[in-house]
Amino acid sequence: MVAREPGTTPFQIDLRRHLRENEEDRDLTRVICEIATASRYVIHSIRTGELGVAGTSNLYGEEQLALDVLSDRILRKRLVHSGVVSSIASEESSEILSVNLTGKYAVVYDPLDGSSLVDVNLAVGTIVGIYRGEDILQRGRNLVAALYILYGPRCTLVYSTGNGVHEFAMNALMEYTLVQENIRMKPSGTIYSPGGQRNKYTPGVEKLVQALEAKGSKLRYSGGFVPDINQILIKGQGLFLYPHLQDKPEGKLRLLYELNPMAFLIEQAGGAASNGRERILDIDPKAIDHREPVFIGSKEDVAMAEKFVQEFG
Ligand code: AFP
Repeated sequence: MVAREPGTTPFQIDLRRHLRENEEDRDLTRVICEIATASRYVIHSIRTGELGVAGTSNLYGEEQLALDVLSDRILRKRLVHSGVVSSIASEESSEILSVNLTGKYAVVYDPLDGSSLVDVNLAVGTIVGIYRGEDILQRGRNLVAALYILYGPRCTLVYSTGNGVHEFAMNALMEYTLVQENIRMKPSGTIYSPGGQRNKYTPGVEKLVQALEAKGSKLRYSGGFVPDINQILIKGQGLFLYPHLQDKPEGKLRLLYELNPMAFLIEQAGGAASNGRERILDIDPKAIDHREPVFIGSKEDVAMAEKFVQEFG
């Protein structure tokens, strides 16, 4: 850790300097900074771009919006430009892209999660996971870094390389400067974020929600994974769940692009992430479209979720 001059204020610390102070690998720093650069183009597109349909669909049969495709293209271009990326897997593509066999890092990302919320002016985000080597189907516990960018009233970037979780905000020059570092989560929360249709909840999940309400937790749900997780992380407490449903035992969210990066960040902040039976980061990805139920946030709230799911299904 490089010592800071006395009196340095957070806003004087930009993303690249923070990574350098933490003596992060130069190539990893390059990947993270390229993603930060990509976000400048993405946010410009969100604020000014075409919101229409791209006329194509992704691996999940979901209609791709112009912004989905554009954001995917922007990220891919910057990652290829970095020169240190071996392979890329994007939620918007059904193929793993082999970029550079000598590249040090494999990158998985959801370029614009929640994109269907842009036309109603709700917050959306980019989610990224970074592995050493070229293998994309690695367990989340092998991540060397994870980050997300939240395009909301402010544009913020949250990252961890395994040395704590740190938040940055984009300034008028579109640079990311430090807001807070080493974010920590409380063991129990007072908010919960329940995805999926309530009438399709299993008995265990229904009992979990009743127990959360009974302890005074308030419902906070936007329909965007990134803002919903960001709220729990930055407030330092709460539980997000997109559970197994009666008609969808695997839930909805994707292990590679959504769950593993967020589980890495939340665990780095002292929280937990489970599919109701095992730690998200320990799950072996079966394919790039692997989905899992998720209970993620304050440790005691996740433990309560696991108790109800294992006892009542
Ligand atoms: P889209 O990317 O298709 O808008 O879906 C967003 C998302 O994958 C994730 O961001 C949300 O947590 C979840 O779906 C919301 O799903 P429901 O609309 O079923 O609540």
